[in-house]
Amino acid sequence: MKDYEDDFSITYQEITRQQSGWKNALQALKGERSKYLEIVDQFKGRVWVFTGCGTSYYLAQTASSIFEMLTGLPTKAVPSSEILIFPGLVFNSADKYLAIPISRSGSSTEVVKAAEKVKTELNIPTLAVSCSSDSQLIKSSDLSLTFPFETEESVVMTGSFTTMLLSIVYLASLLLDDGEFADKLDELADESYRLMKDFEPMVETIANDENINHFVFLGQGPFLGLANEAALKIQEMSISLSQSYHALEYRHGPKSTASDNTLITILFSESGKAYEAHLANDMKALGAKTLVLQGKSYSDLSGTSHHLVEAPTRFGDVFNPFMYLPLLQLLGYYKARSKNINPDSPKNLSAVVTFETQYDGNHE
Ligand code: F1P
Repeated sequence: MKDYEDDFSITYQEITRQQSGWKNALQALKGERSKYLEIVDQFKGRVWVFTGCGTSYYLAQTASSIFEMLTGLPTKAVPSSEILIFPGLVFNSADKYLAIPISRSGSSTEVVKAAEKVKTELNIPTLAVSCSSDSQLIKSSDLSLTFPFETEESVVMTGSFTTMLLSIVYLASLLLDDGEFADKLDELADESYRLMKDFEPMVETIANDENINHFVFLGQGPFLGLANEAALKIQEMSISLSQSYHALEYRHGPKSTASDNTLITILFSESGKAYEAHLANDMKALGAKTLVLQGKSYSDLSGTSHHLVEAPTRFGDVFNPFMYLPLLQLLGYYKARSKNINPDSPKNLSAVVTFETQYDGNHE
């Protein structure tokens, strides 16, 4: 059995250290509890618009679902490019908004320009979330949600996704006043790390299956953003074909491309487990390989899924994204290794995407 600890890939180290980073971030956020309580109190009568680019957009999708599930406040998630190009489709004149631009670097062109636009042209307050507390985005925003974070060297975002998500879940928890919820928040890091270590060998075995070269990720509610992110991780790290959909949408056409080279991963929700168990059964009948991630007691899937990850039941739809994602990141990492691709420097990608917004027609 390979001794994982000796893996020098920065991406591997950033994936496997993320849970300890959550503990530091949570402690710092608790230290500023009154500041953040004031923010949620001040803006709880507004529509919270989460926005970002790439991984940070999929984080915005997951965060808006979880924030609305926890607080009951209206939210939406949009790519920052939509705010730049079709702001009227994001903001109407009737509602009052708070914009939450999310960015690991705080420098991606679209999110920085979108934050400026909503603040200066649309007069909408901005609460920026970033791992870079001295970034342009943080400096140009009205408010910020920042925390200590060990800078990620890898081009691909891993721990930054989960730690920024954790900070937004913490913000929502301030409107709950629920001791049991606060306990789960404290237990999350150790439980997620344990699950990651327990199922890492299985994930590596799946990744080493040379027959699998097509990846499909399926999820509903907060798990759609996670499915989108898992598909991006497989693309970015292993340069493999991957897609993501609302779970039950997969039957309505996309399943036509499934084959015995396909791994269909279903991110089970507590809310949709009956539908998702049925879907897992149908997908196996297609001849595809299936990987299910679920809460322990959700459904008896023995024989229904080729591979099964079972997270502690008590965490549910709000916390299971933190249980599932590190393993999905490792799937991308090990697929890259199995294809002798260096996951630390993905093809055609840079850690920060910036570009000139004024196009003068001159081609290099
Ligand atoms: C967003 C992002 C990443 C992607 C790559 C380029 O960055 O698109 O999602 O993996 O690193 O940048 P950020 O705005 O969150 O810094």
